[in-house]
Amino acid sequence: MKKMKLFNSLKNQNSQKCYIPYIDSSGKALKEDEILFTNEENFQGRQTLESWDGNPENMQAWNVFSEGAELVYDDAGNFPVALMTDKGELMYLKISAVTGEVLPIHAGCCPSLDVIYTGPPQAGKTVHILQMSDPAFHDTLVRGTGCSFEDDLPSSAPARRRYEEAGARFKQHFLPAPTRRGEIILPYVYYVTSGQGSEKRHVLLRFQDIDGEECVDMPWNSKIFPYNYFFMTIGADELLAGERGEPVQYTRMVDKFLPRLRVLRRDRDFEIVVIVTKCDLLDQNDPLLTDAFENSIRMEGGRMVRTTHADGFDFKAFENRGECMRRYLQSECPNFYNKLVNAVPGQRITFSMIASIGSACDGESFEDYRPFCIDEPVLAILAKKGMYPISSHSSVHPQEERVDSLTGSGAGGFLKKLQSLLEM
Ligand SMILES: Nc1nc2c(ncn2[C@@H]2O[C@H](COP(=O)(O)OP(=O)(O)OP(=O)(O)O)[C@@H](O)[C@H]2O)c(=O)[nH]1
Ligand SMILES: [Mg+2]
Repeated sequence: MKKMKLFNSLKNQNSQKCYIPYIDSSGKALKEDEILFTNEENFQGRQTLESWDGNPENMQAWNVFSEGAELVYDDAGNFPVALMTDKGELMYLKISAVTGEVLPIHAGCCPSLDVIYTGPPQAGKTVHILQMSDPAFHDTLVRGTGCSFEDDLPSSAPARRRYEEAGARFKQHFLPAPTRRGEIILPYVYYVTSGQGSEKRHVLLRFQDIDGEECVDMPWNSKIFPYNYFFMTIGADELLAGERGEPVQYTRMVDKFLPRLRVLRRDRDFEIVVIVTKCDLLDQNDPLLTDAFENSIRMEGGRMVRTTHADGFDFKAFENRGECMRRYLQSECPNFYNKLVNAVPGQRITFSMIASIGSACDGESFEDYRPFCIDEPVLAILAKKGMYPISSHSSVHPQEERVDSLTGSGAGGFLKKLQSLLEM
């Protein structure tokens, strides 16, 4: 009884926070008072929902230090998801005080895995990102695991609508149009939950697309650099063209990318996942790739199911495939490969292969849909963070990078842990 009283009194001390800095699209790590809280009524007539274009100071917005604000937590803990004003008004939209952009519901509540696709035009970035944001694909990933993916952007913004439509058309076998230079593309942000009971853990997973033009003609202030995962996509068609001595764009992209990475990311707190796309174009009998073509997914009556990672992520299988691709790149485009490994420490680079469509595309559409290993890049980063089960077949367990804050060590997370102890 006494224990529960103590728990309840701590629960009411809403001032306990353990804010996890959220990095907005400009690359700025926001301070907790730079996350403003408002609601849709306060927005009306002023802006489009993806970005507030007025002066944030004139907006009726609160922050966690505003007097009289009651902080509303959910199971992620660490930072509130909403505020209740002293007049009983609920402020449930988070806005960056720096850029005015609308932030995910769980900004500041849990760590964020920020992925940006980096690759020349026509490298298959948009097609893969559309697949990553398909609800049916989320079913494929989580079936039999207890994990969940929840859309964490609070608004349905016009800038997103183009992608929603492209996603629907993709399901009817139409290809997305090339991404326009400088186009504003809202990221897809998911609130991923994994584990059971007091072991439940949360992370934000953010996918950002970008146009290939910007990648080959990269400015020093490119928005690419704040991210912590670079999905470096290279089309197999370009690799083969390079082997024939034809001009290719991926070498231009890497020549722009590496010098900026060295200067702008001296923290080296990032990972590069080299994703060779359109792998259906590669020779399956190439001796360097003989073990690489066992597909990790299968289509069963229109539904995609996991095969290699059916019982949890199999790092051994993933690393074997990656090793084949690494050797292939080392042999076929040695200068690209050497540049990359000379600039980036080995443990920060992973090699993978996908084919989003897996068959020849005809202008604007495709006939056969035979996706290959499209689940692996995302599952690899989630599993490495302890956010996805690892297969018992996997003899290789990477060094776990679990961080305590994933369970929430602030008000919500701390209280969750305390409650489970008291219930023992
Ligand atoms: N053969 C084959 N072609 C593919 C596959 N995936 C994508 N493609 C082709 O690659 C083209 C480009 O794909 P996108 O996803 O639009 O490429 P992107 O990297 O977003 O290009 P930009 O928007 O111009 O930067 C598609 O239109 C298809 O023709 C695949 O699995 N196999
Ligand atoms: Mg694109």
